[in-house]
Amino acid sequence: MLDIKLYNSPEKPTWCPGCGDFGILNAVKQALAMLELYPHEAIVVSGIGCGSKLPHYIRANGFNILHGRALPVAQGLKLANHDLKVIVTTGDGDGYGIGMGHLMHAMRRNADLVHIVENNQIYGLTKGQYSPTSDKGFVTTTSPDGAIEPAVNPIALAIAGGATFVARGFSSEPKHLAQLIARGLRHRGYALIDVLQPCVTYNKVNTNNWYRQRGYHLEEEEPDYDPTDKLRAFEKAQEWGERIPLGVIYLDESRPTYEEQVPALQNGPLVKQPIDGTPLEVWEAIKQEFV
Ligand SMILES: Cc1ncc(C[n+]2csc(CCOP(=O)(O)OP(=O)(O)O)c2C)c(N)n1
Ligand code: SF4
Ligand SMILES: [Mg+2]
Repeated sequence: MLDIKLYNSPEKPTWCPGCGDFGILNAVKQALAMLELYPHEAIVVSGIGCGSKLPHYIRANGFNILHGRALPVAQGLKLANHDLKVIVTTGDGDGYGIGMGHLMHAMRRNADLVHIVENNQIYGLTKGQYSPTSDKGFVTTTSPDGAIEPAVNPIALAIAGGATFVARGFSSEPKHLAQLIARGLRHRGYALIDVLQPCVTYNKVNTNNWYRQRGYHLEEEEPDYDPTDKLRAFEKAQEWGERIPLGVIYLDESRPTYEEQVPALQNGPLVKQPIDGTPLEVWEAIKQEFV
């Protein structure tokens, strides 16, 4: 286990006091420490949103891209250097709204990355519009009469879409969440971890207590639960409302990752291979011109 302080960034989070993003940040650091991954061995990629500021607050490689576009960048990074551990952190709007198309394709490819969705059921950064995971009837500035459409069910969507590790965590349980993230990082393939997190400023319905009262640990309450049973997992994914399962809901260790099937990657990461016979030093010099 490495010292968690290794991942401390000089940047101080601008999140509201009590925001669930603090717990998620802490859990990501704990997971890296647990797996003894040094800052240069991991990259955190995000889009735009409160939760998407996370790469700024952790000492590791980072990439903060346009709203909804974290997954294409993350997959590109993984293809360029599949030795890197790639963690994507997006909000529910970023990941399940504007980024939904990318999500579906990343999952069916079984790209080897961990996608943490900071799911506060609202657009936090833009001051409280309803999001794809806002429950039906949820009143916000953009849904003054209550959200009309039913919420996206990320767990069911991920199972159906081809994700091979599907889990749910809670930002107020960072130790448990860190275990999930570490398991996701060890898993070969696409790991979706949906994280319940309060937005204390704009979501006054799905509060910390709301999540705490409903969340239960699947492994403790149902020790016989088998996450490799796809139909059972799909059934479990429907649970929302009074009872919300936490933990690994679906697992498929049989599928190869996308990267494992790309012939060009068989000889090691692309970043370490000469291009068209040109030595790497020449490319390095060209790269330096643009840095
Ligand atoms: C193309 C584009 N459309 C819209 C926006 C405005 N915008 C920025 S963040 C955001 C939603 C943030 O919600 P979420 O992803 O749930 O993150 P949170 O702030 O809740 O963590 C929106 C609509 C933008 N930056 N770019
Ligand atoms: S607005 Fe909500 S999501 Fe954004 S920092 Fe504040 S509490 Fe967190
Ligand atoms: Mg959100």
